[in-house]
Amino acid sequence: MLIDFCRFPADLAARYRARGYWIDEPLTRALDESTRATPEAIAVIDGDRQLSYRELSDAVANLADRLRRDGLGRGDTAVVQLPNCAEFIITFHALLRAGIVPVNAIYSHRQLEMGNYIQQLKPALLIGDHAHELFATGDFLDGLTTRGQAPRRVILKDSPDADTALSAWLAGTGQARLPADPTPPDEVAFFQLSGGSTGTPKLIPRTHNDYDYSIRASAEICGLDRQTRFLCALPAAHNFTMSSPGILGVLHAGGCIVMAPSPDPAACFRLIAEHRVTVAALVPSAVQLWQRHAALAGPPAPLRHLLVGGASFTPEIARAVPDVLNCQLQQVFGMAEGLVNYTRLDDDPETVMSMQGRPISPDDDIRLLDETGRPVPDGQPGALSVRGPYTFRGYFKSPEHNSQAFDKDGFYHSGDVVIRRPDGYLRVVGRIKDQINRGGEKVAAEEIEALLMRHPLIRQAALVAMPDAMLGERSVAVIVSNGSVKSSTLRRHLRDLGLADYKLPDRFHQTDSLPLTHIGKTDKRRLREMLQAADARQGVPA
Ligand code: OOB
Repeated sequence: MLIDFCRFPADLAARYRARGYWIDEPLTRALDESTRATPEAIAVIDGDRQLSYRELSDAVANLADRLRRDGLGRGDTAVVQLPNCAEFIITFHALLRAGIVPVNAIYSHRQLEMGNYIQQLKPALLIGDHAHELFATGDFLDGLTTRGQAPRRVILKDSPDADTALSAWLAGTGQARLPADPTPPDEVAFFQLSGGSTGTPKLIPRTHNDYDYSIRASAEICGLDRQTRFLCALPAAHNFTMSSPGILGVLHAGGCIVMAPSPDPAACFRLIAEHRVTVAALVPSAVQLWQRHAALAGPPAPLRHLLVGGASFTPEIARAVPDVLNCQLQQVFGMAEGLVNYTRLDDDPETVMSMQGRPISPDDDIRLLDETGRPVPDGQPGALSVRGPYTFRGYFKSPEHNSQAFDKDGFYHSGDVVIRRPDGYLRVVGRIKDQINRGGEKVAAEEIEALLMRHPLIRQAALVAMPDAMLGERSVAVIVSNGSVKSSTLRRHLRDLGLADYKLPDRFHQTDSLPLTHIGKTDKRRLREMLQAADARQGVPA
């Protein structure tokens, strides 16, 4: 009863073991080891609550036991949607301990995204938050029941009903604890979410072995230790926040995680001061908000170290980090599919400000290719493809898409255009995937275009990225319609379909026809140029 997924080939798996990357431990190893080493150290701070490693591990074992006595375990999957809170960490580890394979949805996801994960995984378990619009009324769950998709068990944080309340499930059974029963180390531990460039979001199987390696290596590269106090301000479910070095890296190092509901600077600066936070991780758009706030309020003391990644980060804004935020910058260029690059703590300042880092592992095998698939020399832009000890081998149940996304040697095409320096450092200079990177949140153009086309008046739709001073990019939906359609109508149309708010186009632009490439696809480069020209004519600032 194991989950079917694209495995690493045996020769590479043997190499990764021989080189000590894969150590055949469950992904709960980091928490288990730190609990043994320093049981009374504080592991998580969430509002007024502080959990020691012992308390955190007890809550994990309690929940895992309750789930297993409820008949859940190996072979089952779960869809989880929780905000940044201690329960996120407890639930994740409890599911791993019970051998249940979760996907952690982003908290801003709505019916469409959640419905999609449920459709793909057919989970036995759904864990959500009663305060989320999806679970505040019974409509979403009723809809699942009507469609025959209702998970066998639903548990909700802060549910008023004792049967479904997560707090009750965390209380323990009073019976002797069952031993841990995680899935085997080279099987799927959990699913990560792809930023996506296709119509439906894809799930990324991550094994215990591959993910645990990325965590151990990341914690070391980022210099985490027991004194680390990490601010978790980006969505906890994101790969950056979970593992680069993130929540799991901090647990591995025996440090402390301070939960923040969002990257809002005023609230974060308060938490940093109150809990003596030393390390934080942000996307570039949030760095700008922090810099503005710091210009008025002073730097976020005692923060020493800031990781920045997820979207393109200009050297100008990067250069202001040490002065304005009074901390050391470390750049991160990663992806939920695997590969993560970091600048190193002892790199020269120019490298840290202008490069997005070099790979974690000497066995991260990177090829940069031109349009014809031939390797480009160092210093020239090329499309990134990668194979390595923690880069996945295929999206869940997506053979057709996988045949495009991977080459015959198993290298994954990330869709990023990068320049490599002779010393292996990478700079991200562009993108060939059809995606908008809106302040680190990824929007697949194809998904939004297909949803827009479901409106009866829309004949054609194209979503393109336009530059934005704050977000880096914002999305513009260019539409060809039968008669004029108001932006508000289209926005409502997308919301009614259950789309997450961050995926709503920032702007709509109506036109008579879309420019086409010679093979008849929408020419998005031309479209962007046309939008820029139209904006310039109307005096709209870029
Ligand atoms: C991280 O993961 P995802 O899966 O949300 O997005 C991956 C994509 C990359 O392929 C690239 O297009 C973009 O996000 N990206 C960057 C970047 N870091 C990610 N583009 C430019 N500069 C950067 N520093 O975003 C992610 C996962 C782990 C760690 C950090 C980020």
